Amino acid sequence: MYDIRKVREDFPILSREVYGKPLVYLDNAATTQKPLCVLDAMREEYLNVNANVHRGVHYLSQQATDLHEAAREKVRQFINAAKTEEIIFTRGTTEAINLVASSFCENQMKEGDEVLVSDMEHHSNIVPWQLQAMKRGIVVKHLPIDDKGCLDLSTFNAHLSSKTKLVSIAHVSNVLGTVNDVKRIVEMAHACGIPVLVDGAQSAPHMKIDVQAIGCDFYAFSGHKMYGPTGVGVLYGKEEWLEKLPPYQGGGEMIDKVTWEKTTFERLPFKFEAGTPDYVATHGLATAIDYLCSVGIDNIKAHEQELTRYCMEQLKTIDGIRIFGEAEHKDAVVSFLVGDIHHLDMGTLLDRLGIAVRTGHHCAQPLMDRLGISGTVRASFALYNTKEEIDVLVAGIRRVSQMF
Ligand code: 7TS
Repeated sequence: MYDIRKVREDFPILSREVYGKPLVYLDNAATTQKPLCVLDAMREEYLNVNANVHRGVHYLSQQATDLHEAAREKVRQFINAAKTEEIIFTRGTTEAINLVASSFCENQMKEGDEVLVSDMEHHSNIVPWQLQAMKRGIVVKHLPIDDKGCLDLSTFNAHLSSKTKLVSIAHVSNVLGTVNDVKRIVEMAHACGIPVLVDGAQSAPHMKIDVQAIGCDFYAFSGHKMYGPTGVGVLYGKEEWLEKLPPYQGGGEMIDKVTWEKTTFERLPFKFEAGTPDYVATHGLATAIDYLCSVGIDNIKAHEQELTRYCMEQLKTIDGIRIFGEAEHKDAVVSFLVGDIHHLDMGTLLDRLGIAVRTGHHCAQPLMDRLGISGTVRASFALYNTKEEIDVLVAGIRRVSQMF
């Protein structure tokens, strides 16, 4: 495996205290902490390289452009895309899904056409489609989940119709931790000629991603959830789709030639990248990918699976606990409630013990409605978390429970 003590030294924030208690950071599904190498790489670029990319003939601009395009190649390798042209830099998962919703609906969908999502989606894979529903009259359908928090794929085909033009599904639920069988979903959708977008916000940090093996048409993820900086994310799209879709935003970088009469657009991937990209963040993301790979994705997966298993086992020893999400394939996220203690009270009191968890609806209100609750307490893990931290969490929950 890997030396967890050494790994934790790469993240100085983990050794700080809050309220005089050692920080136990279990809110990694919201965002992960950043290793020194990522911070150093970005500082070094601002200190010694900084210049706008793709437009200067001068040395610094060339060097910044080389770093930015090397980051694109790094991302391509990381998710095993066939071509760098298929890697679009965005601000994050949210922007990536909005890009597809906007461009795909513009020339691939008409009034009455359907997009199929699921009951476990984050709002960023619901609301962009609802905006298109308001604008163009498309219809948003949703695949139900069972009581363990799994998609019932036996009903998948029944949710498709001749009007279904796209399936858009989370790889891993940010509330339930359920790992969806996206390869199978892609096979079933493709059998009906329907493309698939995979929301990889909660999968890219935790497991080996191979977009060609999954077979998906689009895959979206965020840098900040995988030890990279905020403000950068990725949309992978199959070249054949990206060629067909119209630009998302207009401006510099994305054009070939502009006249008052007619404007033509740049080749891929630049057609979808209007304006100055966050080129320092893309370099930071590439450094984060190097970091992930140096620890080893399979090692990280094994470590986090063990943390998830241990956390579930320990939580189940607490009186009155309800765990949401009991899928067989579950990853790095555990949501729960204890008795009738409100999630906000539990989260606030755990915070006073130095334990950072997330509380609330986790940007998945339709899922909360399905579960019949207003929110949960959520612990989510990263490569640097330890069993000792889970022990602190469980002891903290017991202490809070006793107070009520
Ligand atoms: N999709 C999923 C499955 C997510 O978990 C999130 C963020 C997003 C999309 C949006 O990512 P962004 O980087 O564009 O904001 N999830 C969470 C969360 O669970 N807590 O805070 C953010």
